[in-house]
Parts: sequence; C-alpha cells; structure tokens
Amino acid sequence: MSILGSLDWNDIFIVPFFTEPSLSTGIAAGAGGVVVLGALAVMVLLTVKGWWKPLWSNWITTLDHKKIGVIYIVLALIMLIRGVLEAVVMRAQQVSPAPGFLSVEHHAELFSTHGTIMIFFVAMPFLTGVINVVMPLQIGARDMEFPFMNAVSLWLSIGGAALVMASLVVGHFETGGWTAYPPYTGIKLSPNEGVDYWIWSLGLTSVGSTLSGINFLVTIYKQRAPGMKLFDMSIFAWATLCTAILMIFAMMPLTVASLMLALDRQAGFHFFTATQGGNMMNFANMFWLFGHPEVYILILPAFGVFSEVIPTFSGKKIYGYTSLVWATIAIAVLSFTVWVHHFFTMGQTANLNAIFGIATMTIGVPTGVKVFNWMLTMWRGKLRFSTAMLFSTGFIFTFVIGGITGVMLANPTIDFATHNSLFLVAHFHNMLIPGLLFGMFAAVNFWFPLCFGFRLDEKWGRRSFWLWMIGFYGAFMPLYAIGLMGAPRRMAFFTEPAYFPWLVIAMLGALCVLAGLIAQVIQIWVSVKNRESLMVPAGDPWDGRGIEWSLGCPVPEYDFTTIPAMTSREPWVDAKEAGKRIMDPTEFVDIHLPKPTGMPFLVGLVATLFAFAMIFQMWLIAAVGFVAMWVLVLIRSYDTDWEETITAEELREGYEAHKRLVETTPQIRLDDEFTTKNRGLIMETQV
Ligand code: HEM
Ligand SMILES: [Cu+2]
Repeated sequence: MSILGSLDWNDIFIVPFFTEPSLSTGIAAGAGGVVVLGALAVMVLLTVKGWWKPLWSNWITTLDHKKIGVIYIVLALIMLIRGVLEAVVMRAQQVSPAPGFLSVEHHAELFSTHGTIMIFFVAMPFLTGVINVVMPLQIGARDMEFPFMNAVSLWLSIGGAALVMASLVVGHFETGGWTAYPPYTGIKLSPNEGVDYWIWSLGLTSVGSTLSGINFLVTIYKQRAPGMKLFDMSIFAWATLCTAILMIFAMMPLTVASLMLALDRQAGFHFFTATQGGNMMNFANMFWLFGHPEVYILILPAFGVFSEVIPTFSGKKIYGYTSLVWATIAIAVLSFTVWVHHFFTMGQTANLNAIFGIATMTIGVPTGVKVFNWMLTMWRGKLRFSTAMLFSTGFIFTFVIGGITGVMLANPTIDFATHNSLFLVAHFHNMLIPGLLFGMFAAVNFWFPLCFGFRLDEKWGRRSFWLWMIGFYGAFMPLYAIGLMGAPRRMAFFTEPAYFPWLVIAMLGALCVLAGLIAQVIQIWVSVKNRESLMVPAGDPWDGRGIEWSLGCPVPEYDFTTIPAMTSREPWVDAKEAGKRIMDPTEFVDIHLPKPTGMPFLVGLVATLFAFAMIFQMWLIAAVGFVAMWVLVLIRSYDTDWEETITAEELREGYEAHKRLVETTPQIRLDDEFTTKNRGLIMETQV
C-alpha cells in the first residue's frame, strides 16, 4: 500500500478530459481549473498588495466574534456562487435535447454537491455568521463564552468546504444526493472516493456546528447583561437559543450516521447491509432525525432576523412578543417529532404515517402565529421599504405559498403521489430560498454597518431583491406544475415533450437568480467604493430598536465600553424617547479579551489534512493528522498567557470619543434615511 493511498493520476481533474474528451469532462476540467486558478489569483493578489500579514493578524488569528461572523458569511457567499452556478448548469442540461450534454454521473454529482453545499456550506455558515455578529451585541456580552472554540468551529467548517472544493480538483464527489442513502452509497455500488468526500466534509462541519451550538447556548445562559431576564431578550436572541439547542441535539445523529457509513465502507461493517443483518432504515431514521430539525436550524435564525427588521422599518414594536417566543419554542420542540414524513413511502404502517402526518401539520400552527405577528407589526405602521424590509416582506408572501404546499405534502396519501417528484423540489426551495436566503440577505443589508461602519448601497440592493424574487418564481413555480404531471426529481434528462416549456421557464428563472447574485456582488463593490458617503459613525442608521445600535459603527473590538443596564426589553428605544442619543454609562472596569492566536487555524488545517487522508485511505498521514490535532489542543490547554487587558481608562476614552462624535453628527429625519445625509443619527424615535 502506497503512502498516497488510493490516489492516482486519473483523479487529477484534467486527466479524464484527455482520456475521454467530451463536453461533460470539459466542464468538469473547467470547474477544476477555475478552483485552481482562482486560488492562485487570490494568492497573487495577496502577495502583490502585501495583504498576507494583515490577513493573518486581523482575520485568520482573530477570536473576535464579529470578525469570525464575517468570515463565516464570506464563506457562505463564495459557496453560494458555486451552488447557484451548479443549479444553472443542471437547468441547462434539462432543456437541452435528451440525453443532454452532461453524463448521467456528472449530473448526479452536480445535484449531490449542489444540495450538500447549499445546506452545509451556504445555509449553515451564513446563519452561524449572522448569529456570531449579532447575538452577543444584543444580549450585552463582550464575546462568546468560548472564543477559542468559536474559532475552531469556524476553521472546521472552512475545512469541510475546502474538501468539497477539492473534489473538483482531485477525484470525484458522490452521486447519491445530499442524503447519501445506502445501499447505493455502500462500497459495492459507490466504490470510488465520492461518498468519503461527503462523509468527511460533513464530519468536519457537523462537529463544528455542534460546538457552535454549545457556544451559543452557554453564551446566552451566562453572558447576558446584568438584569436581563430571558424574556427581556430580543426575538433574534430567542431564535438563537432555540437554534443552539437544535444544533446540539440534531447534529449528532448525522455525525454518527455518517461515521457508521464510513465503518461500513472502509472497515467491512454491515450496519446498513440488509443481507448481513444490517438495516438501511437505521440510516434513514438517523439521517432525518438530524434532517428535520436541521430545516428549523436553517429557518429559525431567519425568523429571528425578520422579527428585528420588520418592527424597525414599520416604526413599531414587535406585535405579540410572548406569543412569538412561545411559537419559536414550540417549533423547536415539535421539530423532533416529525422526521418520519421524509419516508412515508418506505414501509411503515398507515397508522404510524398518520401520526407523523398529523404531527407535521401541527407545526403549521406556531408558524402561522408568527406570520400573523409579522403582519400585525406592519399593520398601520409607517413602512419604509429598505432592501432588508423588501426581503422580509417578499419572504412573508412567498413563504406562505411554500408552507401551504408543505401542509399538502404532510398528508401521507398525497405524499405517496408526489414523493420524489419535482413538486417536492419546488416545495423545499420555496421554503429555503425565502425562509433562509432572504432572511440572511435581510440580515446582511440590515447589520452590515455594525461590522464595517458604512451602509450597503440601496439601489443595487433593491435591484438584487427584485431579481431574486422574480427569479425564484420563474425557477420554481414551473416545477410544481411538472411535478404534479409526474416528473421525478434527480433526472439527468426528460423525454416527455409536455415538460419542455416549463423547463425553459425554470431555466430563465435560474438565470434571473444568477443575475440577482451578480447584482449583490455589484452592490458590495459599489458600496466599498462609495464607503465615505455611506459612513454612519454615530451608529444608528435605521432608527433601530436593539442595543446593538447604541455602540457606534463599526462596533469597537470590545463591543461595550460599559455593559448596559437592561431595565426593559428595549432600553435603547427608552433612552431615545427620553431624548438621549447615547446610553448612560454604568461603571468602567478593566476587561480581559483573549489574544489573537493561529492555533484554531492550525487545528482546522490538520483536521482537514486528516479528513483528506481518510478519503483517499492514506492511513499513515491520517494517523499523523489525527494525533497532531489533539496535540495542538493540548498545547493550547497549557498556554497561560492568552489574555490581553483593556483598561478602564481606555474604555472611558472610547466612551467619550463616541459621545463627542454623536454630539457633532448632524441629525436627520426618517425621510432622509436612504440619502447620504444619513450619518447614523436619526431624530425621530418610533413608538
Ligand atoms: C438559487 C437558486 C437555486 C436553484 C436554481 C436551484 C436548483 C436546483 C435544482 C435544479 C436541483 C435538482 C432538482 C432535481 O432533483 O432534479 C436542486 C436540488 C436541490 N437544491 Fe437547489 N437550487 C437553488 C437554491 C437552493 C438553496 C438555497 C438550497 C438550500 C439552502 C437548495 C437545496 C437543494 C437541495 C437540498 C437539493 C436536493 C439535492 C438532492 O437531490 O440530493 N437549493 N436545486
Ligand atoms: Cu421534515
């Protein structure tokens, strides 16, 4: 056995194109080329601009929750570009004359990477990033409870994503979809390294997410500002609390199921082989015991975002705080009771199906409560349609349609007819695009100034919203129609002419979504270029309600000069109503922040090396990587010099400086909110 395990020449991305030239292998080689050249281009840019050092000292070694959050979001955006491009290629494949330009395996690889990437490397890092930035600021914490572990989670997620990217360059990804059901993904039917890529990239990121869940939960329990009761927290913090609990309990079945699959594949176990006493249904049950709560991990933070954005831009406080909190808790609890609806057709009794069908429909109730809460918050409000607000209202409207089709699918009799059809594909995109992506886009447009000190360009933001909205309807409404006509999912091509016009519309819709994504890239570009005129240093560009808007933009490294006294649910609104433009300080005391360290990056690096070695069965390298990972953690445990102090005096100076700034900033009225007059100080305070 060689030290390079199962790796051979044919695994290098351009080789298949030379051995069997075709459009399909050409596209694969092109994709690998983009990854390699892209990586090279970034390195050249960093070298030419001399950015390696600032990148290392300001970002890679950071333990600051805000920066960690930003890195997560950047990761999500990069992976989103890949995911959307893959979707466009799949759409193009299905409108070309059968059998299309992709080989069947290549198409299968595309829907598998698309699904895996969108869930684990777009959605998860996106929401983890937004929580990282916002939650500590809303509860009056200076950082996460475990900043070092937070950075380790980050680098494990990046490692997982890097492996999925590596599969474009070295070897192949799997072809069994994002769910990777055995027996198809067993060693007999999927002998190459594809499934191992899936197992180990998910392995890294699922451990990262479990640790993030623990971190969020403990932070909320232990780091709330003095006097802040759980029922004083923002709805977003509540959403984080419930998401964190789901992360802790739901990621583990996935980690375990994928490791069992690894044992089946590489160590001759038979957990899931029916002929050897195993049972594939154990995989299905464990996967969906993770999978269903997962969709609420994805959606609850977005619900939290909407619950912050809608009140702000309606000029009213959130309608029905308590009912919203209880609805969130109810959704989190119920989410563990419905997993069987993912396999109604797989052999259990009708009675069992009925029970899980009813449980599924029950989730519609608390979700409906929320929709009414948001609508009643807007009712008679003075609505301002910022980009964040557009994404939020677009969400409500679109999500309700997706919810209705979900209640339809919850009925086992209907599910038997639509299972594995494009109707289902339309349904879950109908939930995830508004319910996850729109929420995250709203969050970025809303909270961006906290991290960078300037707003994002509204004109390009609104354009991106309309392109996403129209693109979504174009891309997915046709799938409801052909799904009901009988089109199955995961098909490399269709021969039924009646589907064709619908597929063309879906293709145009996907292109429109791609245009929306390009508009967002332009939005960021334009905003960075015009950052001087978009600066909002006084810190409150939207007449915000949460205490995160009282800190100045960008928020200083230590977040709070003094931890605010939480005397009510919305102390910042109270302060503004009392005519104040800055929160009263409590007491200035020395604080300790963890020093930047490259250790989490190194842990992530060796963990990724270990995972890569496991994929290609390089056992020696894997063993070294595994040991190195723990040695690094051990070294860190003995490190005593890991804190730096910020003195009370520095904090007082920070406070005075912010105060002077606010005093000299021109105040504007809400009508000028979207103009360059907005420097972060708005006169009108809402009720
Ligand atoms: C942005 C526009 C998007 C387009 C145009 C798109 C398109 C597609 C297409 C064509 C498929 C294959 C359907 C089939 O089985 O024939 C698919 C599958 C899938 N998509 Fe998307 N998608 C988009 C966004 C998303 C997002 C945001 C998510 C999740 C956060 C997502 C998650 C999935 C999943 C999980 C699958 C199933 C993969 C499998 O069959 O294993 N997609 N999508
Ligand atoms: Cu489900």
